[in-house]
Amino acid sequence: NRKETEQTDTASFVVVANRLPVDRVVHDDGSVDWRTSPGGLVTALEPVMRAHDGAWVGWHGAPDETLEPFTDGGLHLVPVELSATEVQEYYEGFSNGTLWPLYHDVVAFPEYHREWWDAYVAVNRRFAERAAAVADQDATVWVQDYQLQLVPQMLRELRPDLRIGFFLHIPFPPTELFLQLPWRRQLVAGLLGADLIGFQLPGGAQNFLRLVRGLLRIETKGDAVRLPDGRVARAQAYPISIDARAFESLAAEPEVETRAKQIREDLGNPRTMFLGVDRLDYTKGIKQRIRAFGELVAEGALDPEEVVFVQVATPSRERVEEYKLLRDEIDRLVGQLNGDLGRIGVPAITYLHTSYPRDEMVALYSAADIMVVTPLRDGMNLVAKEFVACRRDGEGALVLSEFAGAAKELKQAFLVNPYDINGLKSAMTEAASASPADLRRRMKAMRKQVFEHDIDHWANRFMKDLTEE
Ligand code: GDG
Repeated sequence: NRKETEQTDTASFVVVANRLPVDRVVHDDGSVDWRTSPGGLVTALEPVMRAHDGAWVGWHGAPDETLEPFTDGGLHLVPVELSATEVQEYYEGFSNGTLWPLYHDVVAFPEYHREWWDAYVAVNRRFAERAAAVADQDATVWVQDYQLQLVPQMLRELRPDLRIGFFLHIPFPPTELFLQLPWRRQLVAGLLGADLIGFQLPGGAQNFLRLVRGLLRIETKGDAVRLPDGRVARAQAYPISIDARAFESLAAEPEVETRAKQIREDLGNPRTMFLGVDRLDYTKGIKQRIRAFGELVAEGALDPEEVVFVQVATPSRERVEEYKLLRDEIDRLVGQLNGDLGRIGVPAITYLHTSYPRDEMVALYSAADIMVVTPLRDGMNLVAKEFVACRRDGEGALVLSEFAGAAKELKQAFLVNPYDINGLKSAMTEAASASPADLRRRMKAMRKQVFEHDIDHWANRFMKDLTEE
């Protein structure tokens, strides 16, 4: 149902996200290819995109470069250009230096700069204009995440015929924190341009509705906002998930099983392997968990001959100051710990600051005994769900922060407050000494939850609520 018009292709379903779902690969001979980027959002939306012959509007990842729309692997991609300054001010600045820490309980200090805001407005307008240009009459447009919160309103002004959805992947903060934002009214009004505003948790939707009432003095009833022009916008929770079956079948592949065994052998066949997997981000509680593990080993509660901790920290936002500082701190912490507790050939912590292909991640999930997910605040946390999906053997324990959205669903995990180092230590030892029967019972219940609420369930629920009204 895509129509060729004189100037451009249009589509009846449009996804708008900061990044396109593909990464450019430049081969040795200089030829250029696009590879589908791994990640939950792409897998989630790809089936919806295909079913509707949709288009995806997003930045292609290179500053100061303009690209024409193109098709890759059957996906219709519409690149949005960003200048190097805009990458600094809109992306690294306002998105990741202001909104990201503010929305994650201010675990780092949010910076407020007027020029960052100006860039955010300008870039959001460009995304809205591009979406307006590719959407068919009465099309459905689904805008993604915190980088584009002004797009719903801007798009509605350009194209009142559209049905507009928005989904926020990160937490929506308590009003007391949100009110710090010098541009707080503009952001709430921006989101209200959507017909349906989705959050990970009901608490996020409630925080938002409270602001609508308190800040904009607009009445709400249940999850509905009645706007002055008579239009109704809704705010609701849609906890995101993963393609659980895809993770399970990858874990079942012989090469992945062999690789999992190999990993344990390379680690010296420990009795207990702890694992952490995160983007290197200060919200993820990496320092807290390493400190807890270090203390347990130093005190003799865990025997360094028998346990190992593997921490994968995928490089992320490396040009943002706070992330550089964090990297140095973790380097130092791991170095200290291994200096104090490691032996020749046997570091207490194996720390990998790199990113791996999906099958290596799955081999790690399969090899581990105890997955440690301890964010200080996290919208959902897919890693926790991926670990569970990979455990066909029904074994393995999950230590999970109460402050991850996933804790609301994975109630049989060993739940912890990551700020409480002693509590974290008890949860880790409890998980390490739990009976196999107890662990199996917990894993069974968590697997049921993840398989019954997978990514299709998420996308279908949102699309149904957005389009059937
Ligand atoms: C945001 C919200 C919310 C990580 N390293 C590698 C790799 N990964 C993959 C994981 C997982 C994804 O990246 C990370 O997702 P998370 O949910 O854990 O965290 P964020 O990146 O912060 O995501 C979060 C999510 O959006 C979705 O709404 O859950 O709360 O913060 O899929 O497996 N994948 C590969 N190599 C790596 O080295 N292939």
